[in-house]
Amino acid sequence: MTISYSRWPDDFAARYREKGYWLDLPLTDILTRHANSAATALIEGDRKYSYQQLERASTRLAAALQRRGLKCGDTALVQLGNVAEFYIVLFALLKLGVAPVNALFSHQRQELDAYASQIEPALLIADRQHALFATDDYLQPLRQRYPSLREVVLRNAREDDTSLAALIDEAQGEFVAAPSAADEVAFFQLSGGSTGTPKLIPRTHNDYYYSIRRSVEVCCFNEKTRYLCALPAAHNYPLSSPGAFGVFYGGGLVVLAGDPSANLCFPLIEKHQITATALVPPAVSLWLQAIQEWGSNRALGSLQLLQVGGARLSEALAARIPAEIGCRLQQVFGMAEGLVNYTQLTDDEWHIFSTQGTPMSPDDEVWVADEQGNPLPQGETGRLMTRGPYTFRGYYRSPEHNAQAFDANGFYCSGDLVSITPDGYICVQGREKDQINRGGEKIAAEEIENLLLRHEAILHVALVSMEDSLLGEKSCAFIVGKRPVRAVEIRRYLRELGVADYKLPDRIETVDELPLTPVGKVDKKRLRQQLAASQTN
Ligand code: AMP
Ligand code: DBH
Repeated sequence: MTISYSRWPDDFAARYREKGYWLDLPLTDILTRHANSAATALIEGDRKYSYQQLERASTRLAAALQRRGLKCGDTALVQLGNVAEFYIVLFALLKLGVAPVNALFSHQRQELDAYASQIEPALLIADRQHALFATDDYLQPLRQRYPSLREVVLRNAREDDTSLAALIDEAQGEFVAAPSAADEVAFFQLSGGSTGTPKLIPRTHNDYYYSIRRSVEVCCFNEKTRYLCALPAAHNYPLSSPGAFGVFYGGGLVVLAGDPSANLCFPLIEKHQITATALVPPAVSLWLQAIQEWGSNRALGSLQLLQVGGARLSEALAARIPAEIGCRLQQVFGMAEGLVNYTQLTDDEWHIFSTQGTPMSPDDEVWVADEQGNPLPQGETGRLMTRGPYTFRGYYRSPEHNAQAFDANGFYCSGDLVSITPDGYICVQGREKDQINRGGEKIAAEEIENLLLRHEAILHVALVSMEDSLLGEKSCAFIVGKRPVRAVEIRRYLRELGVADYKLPDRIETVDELPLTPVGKVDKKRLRQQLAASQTN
């Protein structure tokens, strides 16, 4: 059984193989190539795993799941935070050929339901520590709603649960790893999205492994790399750019942090002599503030490289990083859909502070289109269009959306507005997609608008971004009500529907009507201008 997905055309696949991008190796190779190494691969709190231990733990779990009937072609819904089990589970599932969606720990019922209904999982792996799984209130109906769901495995399990820890410890019988074929779906990445339902991105072994190996090369990760993973481990950026997978590939060390706060991260950096980490811009601001308050960056002495990406980094903030943190900055402009751009470690200050880098693969095809989809002259700002050896060819089971998101030649339109310098560096100038980028956490406006429209008192609604000095953007809901509705009521309503906290509107404005464009669409540009004007008043 294989999972159907939009494949690359044969001539492209042949070229990517010929050039050595696609090696026809499974992602499990990232770990098995170090299977006998006693070097430390992973530290979480006081737990420590060598490569050998990580390899064996994931094999034991794979064997235990196989004995329970999980098999190649099945899918799994996984929700684990920044804990060692996240990687053990991911490698175990890859060894079995089971393709997971790794939901973020901040996700709630709405998000999990949306993923489950798309992949029809045979397996759920979650944590009793998450509010959703603290009781069986969500689990029980979930089992009923998804007859495909055969196994539920829980971290921090209770007596009657199938315990993740117990499965990882289960004595191993015969197990021969049988990952899915390298040009099949290895797992699903999450899209920040701009539509009503969160979209899933099928990633194959071949394309993802290439993006990891190429990232490792660009970022010079190796066995000496000591990487702090402080962003959500499931996110594409700390997983693959080069992220934890890149570190494992290179034989280095991953240290997990529960969040990117300075309070938590600075002591970990000092204790484990961290050399590299990845942040989003708001976390950088908080780190700089902490250094000022504590009057020293001494704890960060080992740090050589700070990657910043996920959202726009201002030049002013960028310039403070080498000066105040005392390490090199690398900007990362990437997307779970594929394309990743990096500034080079050897670039001059202007390129590192003021651009979002260059596409990492020589075979990334990137160009800038106008609104009609025609190429724009060099240097002009327009839509980013891309295809390449690790950029997907279609969202999972979304033919209608794919028809809009791709052009006839298979170029993906990311919804970002960019310009490209004469020497090939991309500068992100803005965004066309209907999305709010809340400090790297993406909110699809339509998803929240649709939920709000189900509220009995709401007639019309528009969710737009507003400027925020720390997060870059926050969200504001403009609401036309059938009766007066209070902000607390709206937030409580969304929370009860089971929406992740970061998607709740930061501000709510009730208005008599929404401004419309000449064609009759809600004029979000005007709403954003109104907000900006009210913020400066
Ligand atoms: P996602 O679809 O959730 O993977 O988010 C990818 C999107 O994040 C990109 O299309 C950009 O809009 C945004 N993004 C990522 N990195 C950067 C960056 N360095 N600067 C500006 N925007 C970024
Ligand atoms: O924002 C992103 O999705 C992102 C940012 C940097 C990403 O997916 C990546 C690097 O790989």
